[in-house]
Amino acid sequence: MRKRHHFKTQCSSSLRPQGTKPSFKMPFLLLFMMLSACAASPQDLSGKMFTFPQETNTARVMLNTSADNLSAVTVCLRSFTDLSRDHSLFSLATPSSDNGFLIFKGNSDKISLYVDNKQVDYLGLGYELNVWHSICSTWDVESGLGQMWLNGKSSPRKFLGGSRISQPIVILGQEQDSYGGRFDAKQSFIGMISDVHMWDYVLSPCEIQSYVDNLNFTPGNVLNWRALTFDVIGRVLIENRLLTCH
Ligand SMILES: *[C@@H]1O[C@H](CO)[C@@H](O)[C@H](O)[C@H]1NC(C)=O
Ligand SMILES: *[C@@H]1O[C@H](CO)[C@@H](O)[C@H](O)[C@H]1NC(C)=O
Ligand SMILES: [Ca+2]
Repeated sequence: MRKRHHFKTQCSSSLRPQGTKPSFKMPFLLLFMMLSACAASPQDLSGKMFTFPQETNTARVMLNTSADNLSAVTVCLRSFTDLSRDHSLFSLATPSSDNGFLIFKGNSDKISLYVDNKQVDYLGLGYELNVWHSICSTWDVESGLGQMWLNGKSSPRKFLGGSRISQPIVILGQEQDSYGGRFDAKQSFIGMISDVHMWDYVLSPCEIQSYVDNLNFTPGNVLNWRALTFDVIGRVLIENRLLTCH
């Protein structure tokens, strides 16, 4: 376990303390091959979480997906925070739309979904601080409707419109205001995120409930927490997700 972790941190050049240059004892080609192997191999993050421990406009996790031309989306994740300010929970940008599919917590009691830069707000779902939440959002191009689920409780279905999602860049921890960039520390996420899955179809309410209850559910076919390819940039830790003591 420790070894794997050690290896992981080596994968992420940005985790190196600033100012310490890696010593190039190893032939460059070998180093390069190691780095690309790190980036390309999916990891099973079951029982783990990403910890975002401080406010920055840089720390983030980039999730690799080859999905293209999506006509529907479901994203589910679990999060834990004490932020009452704005923060991004899931930021997907496309070349034409920085808020291609964005789950965003506003500073009042609302959770917003953006698709293709259009926004709808869902009120009164009860987003408490300092507890784990299961958050799922769905949308499909045919109806243009989006829906938010918090801990199995659903919002109304609201109209967003939008068009098919192509060439997505998916980022946790920061909110994209351009394709892959322009982050704002005041919209960054501080806390923990786990169990991120994304499907290219709309999950049924029963499937969402299975996710919430962590029962047998079909893992995401676009992003799968049990086989995730990602890059960590800045201070984001992969930690064991400890269950609370009963
Ligand atoms: C992302 O996935 C593609 C194809 O699946 C691969 O070629 C690329 O190297 C991956 N990038 C990262 C950063 O993992
Ligand atoms: C996306 O998929 C639809 C339906 O299969 C197809 O008509 C369209 O040409 C595709 N667009 C691109 C850019 O591949
Ligand atoms: Ca944005």
